[in-house]
Amino acid sequence: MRLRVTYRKGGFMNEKVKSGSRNVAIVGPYLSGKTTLLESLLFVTGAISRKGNVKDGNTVGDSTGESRDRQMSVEVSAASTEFNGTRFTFIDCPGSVEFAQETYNALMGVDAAIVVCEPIRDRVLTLAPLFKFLDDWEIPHIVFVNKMDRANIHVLETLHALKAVSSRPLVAHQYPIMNGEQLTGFIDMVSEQAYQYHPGAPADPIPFPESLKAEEHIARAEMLEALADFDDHLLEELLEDIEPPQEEILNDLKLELGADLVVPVFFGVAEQDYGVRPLLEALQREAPEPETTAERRLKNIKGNTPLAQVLKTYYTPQGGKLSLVRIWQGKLTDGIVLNGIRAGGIYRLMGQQQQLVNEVAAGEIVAVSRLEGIKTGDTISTETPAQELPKAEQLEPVYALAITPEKRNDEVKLSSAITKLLEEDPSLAWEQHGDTHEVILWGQGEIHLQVALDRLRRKYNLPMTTHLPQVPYKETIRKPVASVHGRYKHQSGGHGQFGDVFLDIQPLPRGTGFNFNETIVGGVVPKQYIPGVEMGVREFLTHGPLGFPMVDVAVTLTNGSYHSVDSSEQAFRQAARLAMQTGIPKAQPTLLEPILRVEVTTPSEFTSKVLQLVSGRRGQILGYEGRNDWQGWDNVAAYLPQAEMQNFIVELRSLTLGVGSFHWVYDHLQEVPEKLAERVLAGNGNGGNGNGK
Ligand SMILES: Nc1nc2c(ncn2[C@@H]2O[C@H](COP(=O)(O)OP(=O)(O)O)[C@@H](O)[C@H]2O)c(=O)[nH]1
Ligand SMILES: [Mg+2]
Repeated sequence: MRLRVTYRKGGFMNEKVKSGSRNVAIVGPYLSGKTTLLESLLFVTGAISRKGNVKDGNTVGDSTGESRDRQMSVEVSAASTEFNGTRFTFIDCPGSVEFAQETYNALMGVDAAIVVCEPIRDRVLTLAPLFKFLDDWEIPHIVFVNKMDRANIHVLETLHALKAVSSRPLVAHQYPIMNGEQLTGFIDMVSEQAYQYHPGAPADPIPFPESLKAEEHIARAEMLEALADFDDHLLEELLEDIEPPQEEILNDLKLELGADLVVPVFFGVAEQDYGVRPLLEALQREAPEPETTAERRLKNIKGNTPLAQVLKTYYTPQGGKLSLVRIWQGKLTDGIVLNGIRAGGIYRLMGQQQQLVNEVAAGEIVAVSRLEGIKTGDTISTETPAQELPKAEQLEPVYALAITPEKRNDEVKLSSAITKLLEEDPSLAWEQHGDTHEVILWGQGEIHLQVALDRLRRKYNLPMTTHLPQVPYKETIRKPVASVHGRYKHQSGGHGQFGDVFLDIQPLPRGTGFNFNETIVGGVVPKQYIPGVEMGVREFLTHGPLGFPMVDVAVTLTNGSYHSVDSSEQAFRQAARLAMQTGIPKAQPTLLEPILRVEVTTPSEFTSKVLQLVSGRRGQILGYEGRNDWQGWDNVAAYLPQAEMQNFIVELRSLTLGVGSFHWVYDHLQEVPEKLAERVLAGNGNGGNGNGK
């Protein structure tokens, strides 16, 4: 028997939901057409009656000012619709690597993901980190090869490029029928029925195009073999040349997709709604039900206690807080108390539009208002404390800017606004630097920080100016100086002030810090004044002769004298400062710079370029090797001066098709080469090519 898959046209908004729900993330590289696909999915299912487009800024997906300004999604947006009696909630995710955290957080709450990509080899390569994330978390996903109206490489070549970056086997669920570079129809690989697309209407069955027989055959055999790897019964049939029943193939597709064992591939043109109905049919039929996902994700948690996880936090322009949550267990009702906080309304979303609902059961993704203090990634429950569900790893910051409010008295408002930004986006971070006193905003790249600054201006009326953060240089000395004399003597009116010390100053090994000793004999400096001496020395060291804090210095108080009436702790403090002022310049002060230990991850084909990049930035390569957990990728370990790191991520991405990334930790201080030190001290930049650009 041949299964006839037919596609109905039109809207299902009013049809009663009969067969549960599916939560599906739309992910993939920037510009692949995710927001356009969402628009098409909503149009085809009747949730919207007119399609918007990204250029006009009227799509459901890119609804915020920050997205519209850039014609790119900078945060996730959710939209619910119904298709053939199933409620679908789609989450349109940003594609840019700088907003990957948004995508990762959202993926924690879905039953499946559609990976949208273009039929272009280099763009397919950029899918590797996303595939890795999906497979690490075993999130079922299918690939939708979009823009098949401009496919100038062969279908099999596209499949080949995809296979090279996926650790799971790919199975072509459809075979596209092309007319030149334009998709005109498809062959359903389960039924081997061919269909022809029509603008604005569902596809029609057509006779099998004989010209495609050979290549379709190869792709279908590969699909069946991949499925048979996890199904012995199917394997036997293939070995015995028995045509497996379609139900069996469909069943395997569902089971193996659900367990993230295979990745089905579809083709389409989101702009023309081609391929969108077959995609919906397949999701309805083959994507795991929410209960199945819940069983997989909750593992040991059982029962009916309401339990949900926050996938995204929004502070709306009106100032209200909305938390996008996946309900894993129980139901959410109006006025429910979660983690001790009474929730406001519960809403289904359509981009920025909200539809109030009284009660929503497990398996859906909805927005809950006024969960004050709850952050993205948090688990929320009526039972406190809730058992924490695993959350997506937090991306480390790789790019920084120092920020200052345009208006001075906005400084107080800044910290509460930044706290809200961080609740929305865990891949941002900020610090007030101890040495430089700058407020530093950290994030994933230039655009990421610009978006954060836009939000500060738009939502919180906090316009900021920015500059490159200063490098927290330090200084030390190279040479010991013995018996430096400092005498403080002051006679004014009543009783005067008198302190008198001799100090030995010595360099210490890197990383030792500061040592203070005394070798006073015979009480020439009385015990009670010695803390004053140490205080004076420490004060001096906060700001050395080159203008930076001093480290790795030992100071010993060896001798001195006092006056029985005029001496005081204060006077000895001043005397010590004077001695330091005289002694330190004689001890060859030198500039130290912070060195970071950096670990770069890159596809192996770019490793040599990465090594050049590191060396070109005064880096010291410690080694590089293939990654065990990621075939075809290398790790490069190196020491790099912090002064060279400002736009390291920008260069790294441009060398690696955008997929290279790095981790860093502060490692040690190191002397700045003399030539460079001269430039730093003359104020010509921060001492490296990292900051001048
Ligand atoms: N030719 C063609 N262009 C498309 C298609 N889908 C989307 N686009 C265009 O590709 C660009 C990026 O689309 P968008 O949906 O914003 O991509 P996103 O970054 O993945 O959300 C826009 O200019 C779309 O009009 C398609 O199927 N064919
Ligand atoms: Mg988009």
